[in-house]
Amino acid sequence: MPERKQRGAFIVIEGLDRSGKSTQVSLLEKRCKDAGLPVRLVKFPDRTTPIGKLIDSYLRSDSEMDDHAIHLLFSANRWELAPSIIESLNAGTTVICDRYAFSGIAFSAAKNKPTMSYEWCRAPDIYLPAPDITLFLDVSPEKARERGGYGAERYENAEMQERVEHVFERIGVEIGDGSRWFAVDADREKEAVAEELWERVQPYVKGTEKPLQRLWEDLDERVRNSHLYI
Ligand code: Z5A
Ligand code: MG
Repeated sequence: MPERKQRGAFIVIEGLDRSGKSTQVSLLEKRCKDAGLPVRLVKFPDRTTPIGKLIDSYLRSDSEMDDHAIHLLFSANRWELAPSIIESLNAGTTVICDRYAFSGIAFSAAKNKPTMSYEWCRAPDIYLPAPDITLFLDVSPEKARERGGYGAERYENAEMQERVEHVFERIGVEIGDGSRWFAVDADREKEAVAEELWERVQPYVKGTEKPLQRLWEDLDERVRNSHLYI
C-alpha cells in the first residue's frame, strides 16, 4: 500500500462539450486504481438524486424552469454531495470530479441575463469544497464537431458553447495562480491528453497535507469585513 498523507486530493476536470471530460475522468480513475491509490469518481450534475432528476428533466427539455431556479438547483446538487466528498477526502480517498461549480457559473452567466451577473451566478457556490487542482480541457469547435458534434440537450449548440468558453476564460484567470487551474490542449489523441493529466496530478494523487479550502472564501471574508453584517 503506498504511503498516504493527511487527506485525499480533490481533482476537478472541466471543459466544454465533447472536450473528453468523461473519457479522461475514467482513464484517470483507472490509472489511480492501477497504482493502488484509493479513488472516487463524482459527476455533476449527479442526475440520480431527487434534485438531479429535476435537472435531468430540464436538460432534456422535458420540463421548463426559471433560469435562476435551475441555476440554484445545479448548486444545490453540489451542496447535497459536499459532505460525502469531504468525508471521502478525509478518509484519504482522491476524489475526481467531472464538472463542478465552474460549469455552474459558465453556463448560467452565458445566458447573458441582466439579473444573472457573473457574481450572482458565483454566489451560491461560495464555500463549497475547493478543488486542489482544476484541469480545463480546451477543445476547438472543429474537433468537437468531429467527435459527433453537440448532442440534443439544452445548451448543446455552437453559439452557447462560445459564450460559455468566454466565461470559463474569466474563471481561469480569476482562479489561476499557475498551480490551481491548468488549461490542457484537448484536441489531441485521448492517450496524449491522459498522459498530460496524469503528469499534472502527480503532486496530488498520493494525498496532500494542505487543509481543504473553500471556494472563494476570500471573497466572503471581504464582504464580512465590510461590516454589512454583525
Ligand atoms: N451544467 C450547467 O448548466 N450547470 C452546472 O452547474 C453543471 C452543468 C454542473 C450536462 O453536463 C449539461 O449541464 C452541460 C453543462 C450543464 N451542458 N452542456 N452543454 P454533462 O456533463 O452531463 O454533459 P455530458 O454530455 O456528459 O458531457 P459532454 O461535455 O458532452 O462530453 P464530455 O464528457 O466532455 O466528452 P466525452 O463523453 O468524454 O467524449 C465525447 C465523445 O468524444 C465520445 O465519443 C468520446 O469517445 C470522444 N472523444 C473523447 N476524447 C477524445 C479525443 N481526445 N479524441 C477523439 N475523440 C474523443
Ligand atoms: Mg461527459
